[in-house]
Amino acid sequence: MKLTGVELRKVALPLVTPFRTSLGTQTVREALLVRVVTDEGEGWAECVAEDEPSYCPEYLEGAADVIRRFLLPVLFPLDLDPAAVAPAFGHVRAHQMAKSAVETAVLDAWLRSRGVSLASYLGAVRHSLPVGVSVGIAESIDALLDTVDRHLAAGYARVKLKIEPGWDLEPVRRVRETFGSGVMLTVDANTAYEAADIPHLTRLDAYGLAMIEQPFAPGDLHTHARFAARSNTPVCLDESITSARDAAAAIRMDACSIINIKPGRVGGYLEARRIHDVARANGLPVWCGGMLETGLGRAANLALAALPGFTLPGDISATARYYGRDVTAPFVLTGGEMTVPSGPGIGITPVQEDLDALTTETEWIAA
Ligand code: OSB
Ligand code: MG
Repeated sequence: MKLTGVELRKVALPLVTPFRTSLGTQTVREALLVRVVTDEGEGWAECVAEDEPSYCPEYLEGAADVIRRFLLPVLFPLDLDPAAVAPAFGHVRAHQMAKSAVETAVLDAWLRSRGVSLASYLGAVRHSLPVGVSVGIAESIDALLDTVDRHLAAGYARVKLKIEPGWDLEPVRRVRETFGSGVMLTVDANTAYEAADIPHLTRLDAYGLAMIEQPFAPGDLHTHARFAARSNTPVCLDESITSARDAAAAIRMDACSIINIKPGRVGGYLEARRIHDVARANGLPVWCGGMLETGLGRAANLALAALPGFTLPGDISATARYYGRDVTAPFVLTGGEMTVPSGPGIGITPVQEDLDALTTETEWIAA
């Protein structure tokens, strides 16, 4: 398979409600879409880098630059197959989100031309999945309780509350009291705490949480391990895990007992599957994280989350939780589950009219 050229498209999707985490507040999701054109057909993917480098060092404009100047030039001369992409990027350190987008678009084109779905290619064992929802830091506890109530009524199988110092024990206590012990409840701190907060965070043990996600800095596996040794609440890593090697090290250090796998953060779906394999071999559950994806990323994440080791509901909510209008047909929650796309490749393509309406910039890079 040979590349003819690549289209980079920036889109801007207004959020139905602002999304606040310990890192900041988002009202619009700007995303970078990648369309590869090959001699065997087209492929689509999404780069999940955000407009600012706050969740991780990558950001949208930087990712576009890396794709344009350092990733595509090495792919243009190659006879491509999906397994050849990541090794060809060995000369570029990090930039996992940029690499993931290009690899996934190539994978989509390659699978499409062979009539194979991403789900079956990756080794999916389920056709539909219970999923969770990530709930931002609210204006008030009452507003939070209303939001959680609405999501539970919609059928979400797990509720994750964003926390930060000053918004942790009390909101968690009130949600637990209001909705009862039957709700699978978790928290995500997005690195907002420090080692000195360990005694405070162990007080979360009173609320029967299924996990606490990434309390400390990305590079600080040591503090995560110290905390994990004292906490009855399982520790899950997100920002800390950027590769299968990171996952193996974190497991070895007992820094976590659950891993959130985001394909963008780890360089693609093939590396994501390797993390799944490492975790599974060590008896750790994994789940698929989210980055407020458009329908393109959501489709591919559903395929990954259908692998056997993804035993916890992922952050793969219905489109309507985030967007009134998306670049693809919306994903919906039916009977508390989301359907894994079964068509060739990622199983979905943009709706041209919606795509055009949401596009802010387009660039064509010829081979
Ligand atoms: O930490 O999991 C996170 C969104 C953007 C960046 C980081 C995170 C998140 C979420 C939302 O929690 C996940 C989603 O529903 O897409
Ligand atoms: Mg997280």
